[in-house]
Amino acid sequence: MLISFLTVFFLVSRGIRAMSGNSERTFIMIKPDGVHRGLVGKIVQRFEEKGFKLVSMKFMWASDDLLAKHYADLSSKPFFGGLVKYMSSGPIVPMVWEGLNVVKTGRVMLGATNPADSAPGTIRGDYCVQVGRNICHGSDSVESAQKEINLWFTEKEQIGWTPAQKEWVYED
Ligand code: IDP
Ligand code: MG
Repeated sequence: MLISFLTVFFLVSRGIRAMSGNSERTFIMIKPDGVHRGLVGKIVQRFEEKGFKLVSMKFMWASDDLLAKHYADLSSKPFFGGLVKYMSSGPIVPMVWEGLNVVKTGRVMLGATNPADSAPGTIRGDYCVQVGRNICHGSDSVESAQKEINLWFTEKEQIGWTPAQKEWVYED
């Protein structure tokens, strides 16, 4: 009884911690075109240089099943079949990044969904042209970030560590 109470408390407190303040987390993924075009380093570099903390990262080839789960909200869209085909056409780099407002700021760093509308200086604004080849993914809310992180990474794969630069990025 006590053990199950402590387990629930631990999981809930981890969930809350993962969703708030300096410990907010987002799911960022470099798509097959980003990998083929040799942009992995550049995209990772932007998040590192901003001051966000890398929590998880994999290099993998995703199954149609996993991608269909990831994009379940878009399953009724006419481009869904093409989207899954594109995303399963080559290896990808899923990641978890952590930091203050990282979900919203991550989306700003990525740029608008359609690269034609992405401002210069954003990842999509600088490196791609068409919506169906927009090289990267970023969670659109704290809730979807939590869902996506749990879909792509186990608890064990989410690494707890304190970057040496922490005091130089945050006031507290
Ligand atoms: P987001 O990636 O900026 O969150 P969503 O609307 O969630 O944008 O769409 C997911 C992905 O589906 C986009 O990043 C893009 O790869 C693809 N997509 C969205 N709209 C279209 C479209 O009109 N044609 C082809 N692919 C699209
Ligand atoms: Mg989206």
